[in-house]
Amino acid sequence: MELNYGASRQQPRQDAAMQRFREHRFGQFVHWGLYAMPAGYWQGTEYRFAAEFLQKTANIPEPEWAELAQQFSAEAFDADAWAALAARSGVKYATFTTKHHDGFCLWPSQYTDFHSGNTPAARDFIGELVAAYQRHGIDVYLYYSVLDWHHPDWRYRLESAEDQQAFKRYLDFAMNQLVELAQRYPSVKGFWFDGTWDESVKANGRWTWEVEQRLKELIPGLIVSSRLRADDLGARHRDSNGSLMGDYESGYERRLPDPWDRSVCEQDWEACMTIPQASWGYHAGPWAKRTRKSAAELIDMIAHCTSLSGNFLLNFGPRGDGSIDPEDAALAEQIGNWLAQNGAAIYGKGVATNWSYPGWGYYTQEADSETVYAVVTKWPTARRLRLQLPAGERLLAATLLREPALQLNPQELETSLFELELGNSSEETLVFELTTAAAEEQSWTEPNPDVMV
Ligand code: 1KN
Repeated sequence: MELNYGASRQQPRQDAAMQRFREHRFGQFVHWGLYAMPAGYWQGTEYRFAAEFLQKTANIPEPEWAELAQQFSAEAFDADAWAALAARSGVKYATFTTKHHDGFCLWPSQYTDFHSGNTPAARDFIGELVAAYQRHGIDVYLYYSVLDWHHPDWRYRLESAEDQQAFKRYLDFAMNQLVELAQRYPSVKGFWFDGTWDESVKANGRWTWEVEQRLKELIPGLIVSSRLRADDLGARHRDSNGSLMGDYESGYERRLPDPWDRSVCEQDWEACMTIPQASWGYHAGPWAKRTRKSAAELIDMIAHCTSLSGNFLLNFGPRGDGSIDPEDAALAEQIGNWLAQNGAAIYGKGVATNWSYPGWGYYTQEADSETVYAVVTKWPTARRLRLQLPAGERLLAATLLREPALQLNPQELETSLFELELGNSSEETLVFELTTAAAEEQSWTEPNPDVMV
C-alpha cells in the first residue's frame, strides 16, 4: 500500500549513531516532575497507582495540581550526583522526562509558563542534566509526552470543527517545544515519545512524520522511538504495511519478549522497566516498596534483553526534593558492581545466533565472534550446567568471567554437548565465557519421534 507517512526504511539503520545506541544495552530512564512531591499521597490518602498519574487518580482539579509548581524548590537536586550514580550503575545512556502528561516542563520553555524556571527552584533541570551526564560519558535522550493535561487545546478525540482547530494549535505548540528542545540541547542523541495513543494523535500521522523529519534535520544521526509514530491511516509503531516506524521498537513497557522469541531480533528494540511493580514517578508508600525488584531480577532482565539484541531502560523516580531514594541508589550500585565484572557479556553483545534458549539463563555473543557468554540467572538445583552448543561446534575453553584463573573442567558428554559442575559456588549471577570452534566429528542429535516440528 502506498503511504506518505509510513516507515522510512525496511531494514535497521546501520549508521554510527545507531550502532552506538545498539551497543549501549543498558540505560537509565528518569521520571521526575511535580508528582515526585506528593509521591502517591493526597490529603493523607495513599493512592495505589503510578505516582505520576496522581492528578487523575486522586481527581485533583488541574489548577490545584498546577499550584504544586510554587512548592518545587528541589533543594537537594544535584545533577552531578545523579550522573555519578548513573555512571557507577553501568548505564551508557539516560532518558529524562522533559514534560510528562501533567504538562509541567523541566526546562524554561518559551511556549508555556508552566515550567521549572517559574518555580522557587528557578532552574533549567534538563540543561543541568544534559551537561552532567555527558561529563560522565553518558549519552542523553529526551522523553516528551504528547498527551498534555494542562494545555487547553489538548484533545483526546476530534469531534467538532472547534476540536480540529484547537488540536491544530496544540500540535503547533508541541512541535515548537520539540524544536526548542532540539535547539537548546543539540548534543542529545534521541527522543523518546509517550502519550501518542489517543484518536486525536492517530488522526495526525502526518504530524508525527513531520516531527521525526524536523528533529532529524536539526540533529543529524538523531534516534527516534517508534512510539512517536502513526501513519496515514493511524496505524501505530508499525505502518499499515507492517514496517517499523521510527528507529527502534519502544513498545515493550514493563514486559519483555519471551526469551526464545528470536523474531524480535530482526529490528532494534528497547524495553523500559520500573523498579516497583507499577510506578514511574517516586511513590513513597508501602505499596511501591513491597513490590521492589532485586538487583538479581534486574540483572536477569538486562541479560534477557541483550540475549535478544535489545536494550534495557531501567527507570528511577527521584524524590520531590531532587534526592535519590537510598534504596534505589543501593540497587544502582549493586547492578553496577555486577556490570563492572561481567559487562563483557552485555555491552556490544546480542543474540547468540545459533544457540537455543537454555532455560537456566541466557547466551549472548558479539556478532560473528567465537566467544559466547553464558549468563546463569536461574541456578539449576542439580548444580550442573548443560551447554548445548550449535550442531557441529565444540567447546575449546570455558572460564568464569569474574575469576578467569579458576579451573573449570567442562565434561564433553557428546560432540556439541558439554556439562559444567557448579559445585557450591555462590548464588550470584555468574557468567561463563565460552570459546568454541568447529568440531571435526559429526555432531550427535538425539532422535525423538514425539517431538513436534
Ligand atoms: C496504562 O496506561 C499508561 C499510560 C501511560 C501506562 C503508562 C504510561 C506512561 N508510560 C511510561 C513510560 C510512564 O511515563 C507512564 O506514566
